[in-house]
Amino acid sequence: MAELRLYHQPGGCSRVTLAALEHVGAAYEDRLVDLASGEQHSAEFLAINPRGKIPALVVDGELIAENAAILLWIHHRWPDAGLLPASSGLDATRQLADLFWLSSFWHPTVRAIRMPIRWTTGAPEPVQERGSLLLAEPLARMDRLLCGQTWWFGESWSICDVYFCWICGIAEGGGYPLEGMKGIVLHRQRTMAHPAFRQAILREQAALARGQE
Ligand SMILES: N[C@@H](CCC(=O)N[C@@H](CS)C(=O)NCC(=O)O)C(=O)O
Repeated sequence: MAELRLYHQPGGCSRVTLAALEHVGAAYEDRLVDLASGEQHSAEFLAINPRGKIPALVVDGELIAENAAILLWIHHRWPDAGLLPASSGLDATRQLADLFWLSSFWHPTVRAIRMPIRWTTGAPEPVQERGSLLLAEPLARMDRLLCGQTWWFGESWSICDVYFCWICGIAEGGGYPLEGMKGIVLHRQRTMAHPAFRQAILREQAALARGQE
């Protein structure tokens, strides 16, 4: 059995990775990285992930960076756990397209709303405005879709639900109004009630409590 260690920050996008590890029932250690104090730039953490980002999963001493890559590694390691719905051929490829869409479009764009300072040396407002504009249409489309189906991929839960739920939480934290989007509101409630999400939150809380000892 491989030794796994996840570097994460409670509330960060590493919550998606945590939920994946919990969902498949992996045994893993976790270590906090305090982004607020800049720990991701410390020599100690850069020796683990030279990109200075969480999540970072270390598997038998080898680094896997990037949420989507980590999620795929977990999915391939536990293929029957249902991190993505059972599929083959083009359907399987489309699932990957959605996962990459979440990590390459939604994730950085929502950061323009919630942490605009990452994207400009000037005033944050125009960046937030642009982020909101870019997300408005895809959010409305996802809302319509989720009014008619339970999960991102229809009737099967997947890790894309957790990723999307996390993104919506960040958008809301940045002031994007989601309360009128019934499909998204109910999807977030369902996702947050799912055992994988709840376990991830418990794991984050335990890590924080450890850090305060
Ligand atoms: N493309 C990366 C992005 C990861 C990312 O941006 N992580 C944030 C936390 S949500 C981070 O480590 N931020 C610290 C920093 O950029 O200094 C992924 O999908 O894993």
